[in-house]
Amino acid sequence: MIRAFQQHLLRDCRFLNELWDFVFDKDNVGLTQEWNKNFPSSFDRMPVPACWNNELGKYNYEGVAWYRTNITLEKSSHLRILLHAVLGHADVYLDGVHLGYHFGGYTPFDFVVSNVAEGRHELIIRTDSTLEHNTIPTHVVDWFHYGGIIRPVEVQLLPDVSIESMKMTYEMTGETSSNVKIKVKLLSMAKAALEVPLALYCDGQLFYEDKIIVQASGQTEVSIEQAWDNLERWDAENPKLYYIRAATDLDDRTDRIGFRTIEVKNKRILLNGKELYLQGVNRHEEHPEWGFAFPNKLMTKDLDIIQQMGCNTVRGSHYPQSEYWLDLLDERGIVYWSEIPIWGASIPAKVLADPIFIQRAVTMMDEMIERDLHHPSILFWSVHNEIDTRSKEAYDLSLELIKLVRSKDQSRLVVYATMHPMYDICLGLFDVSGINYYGGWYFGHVEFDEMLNVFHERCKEYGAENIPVLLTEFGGAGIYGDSGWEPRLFSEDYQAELLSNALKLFRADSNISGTYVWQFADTRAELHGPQPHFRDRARSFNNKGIVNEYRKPKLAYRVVKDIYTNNTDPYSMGSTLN
Ligand code: ADA
Repeated sequence: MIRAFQQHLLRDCRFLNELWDFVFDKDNVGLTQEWNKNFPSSFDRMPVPACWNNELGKYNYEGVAWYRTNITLEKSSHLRILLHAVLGHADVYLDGVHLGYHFGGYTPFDFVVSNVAEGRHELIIRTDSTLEHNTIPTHVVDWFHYGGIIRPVEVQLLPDVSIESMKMTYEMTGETSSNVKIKVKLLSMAKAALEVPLALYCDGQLFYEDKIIVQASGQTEVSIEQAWDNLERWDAENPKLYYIRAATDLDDRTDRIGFRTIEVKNKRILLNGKELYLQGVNRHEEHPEWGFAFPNKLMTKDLDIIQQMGCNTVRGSHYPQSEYWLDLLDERGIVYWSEIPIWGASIPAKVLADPIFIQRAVTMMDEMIERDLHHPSILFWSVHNEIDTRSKEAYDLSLELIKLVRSKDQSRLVVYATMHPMYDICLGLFDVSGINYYGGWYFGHVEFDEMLNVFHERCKEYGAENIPVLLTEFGGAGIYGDSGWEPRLFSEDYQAELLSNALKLFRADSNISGTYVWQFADTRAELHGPQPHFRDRARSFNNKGIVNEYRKPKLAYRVVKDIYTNNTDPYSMGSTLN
């Protein structure tokens, strides 16, 4: 299931979760137009969704691969072919016709094809996982270069008029009242204009109905604005969600929203007007057996472990994570930081000004907001991680991405994570600053307290003294099972001591509004590429997880849990934590 609830009661949705024909195309030879004859006779079979690198003998492959399957229709139908996530470049062909191209990795894209004849049809997807200097992420990135179709491929059978999208926004007008705006887009594939009944429900209660004249072959938008009262707000204690359903006579779509406000004031983040101190971890959606094709069941367990250690927030490092995961966060009242995969530690500043790179960034940001706009758990849209924010190129890219985010959503905070807290020139551009700093781990760093003194002073120079500050990354590696009487580098003891000292320091600093430990679980690192990076990653993993890759706790997990669950009030002004 893509979502934790059923999105369509009427629409016929079919998931192509099965073994697809599969072949690597190492030399990028391609297939000719005579599809059936030319798809190689010796092909493999590959599960979808999956990362091919998790299958035997395919660990190291980065490049082009072809997938093929069939769609069988009992009658002629309009199809939406919805690819929930394909890593890198994707070209989609139906019966040999190129439907289109997409670059990305973590957000859905789709193609609508009208009047597809009854019978068997061939769906072919070319993927290319190659990372380069101007892909996002680039070829130097501290996670494994997985490839493949990592989330389901869905075929939806659409009626002549279907519900293309439903967008809900609101503004709280009082404690329990809100001005709600809903935009429904109807898509017609009919040859003539049609009259269609449209009804909207909130938790099963009808609140709008009308008959809409839908233009032939195109989109018709319906906008509704209403004042709602007696609403319960979404927060950690009562993560109240409202199910909104749009339905015509033949099609429907359900989504959920939660009502809440977010503001920043005097260095504090306010959720529903109350100060929020954030206690979190960074989570990659990755597992050694599934790669990025992370199963729903394990998401529940990840979140159980994260909640058990006293977290009220998660940073989705470093890319849009599954919709199912976001649904779980919504249901449990956990606050979320969502970001696109600009992982910039090693990106030369000039690449930040490359038009292809910028276009990719803009598209990714746009797609992430389109997909996730309704999740109340998302408080932060993060535009980049660790780019060279000492440079003009980073400054300009920041402005461009901030502008885009604000044009799409004014209800959330626009954020970033800097690795140059003492030299950053983007201070003051964002609603919240995130600092990534590896004091006590990487060689050459000054101590945390010295870095923070310089950073707080610089914030004043940049007029950013009232902007909330989060420690978005800090930590060190601890190899699971390696403990002893002395805190050696890479031991569980060293990692636990480092995190304990850092957390105590940050929680005593009233200028800091929260912490995200790097990281939740150990993750695979990339070592095999043409230019091997991160050679210090023992076991070929980033070992800074406080649980290992199989989610077994290290000493650091218990230490962080102790701090997060026992130290109730990290700064004297209080927090919304119990
Ligand atoms: C960076 C980066 C993380 C990870 C971390 C580390 O801060 O954002 O993805 O690579 O460093 O372990 O060094």
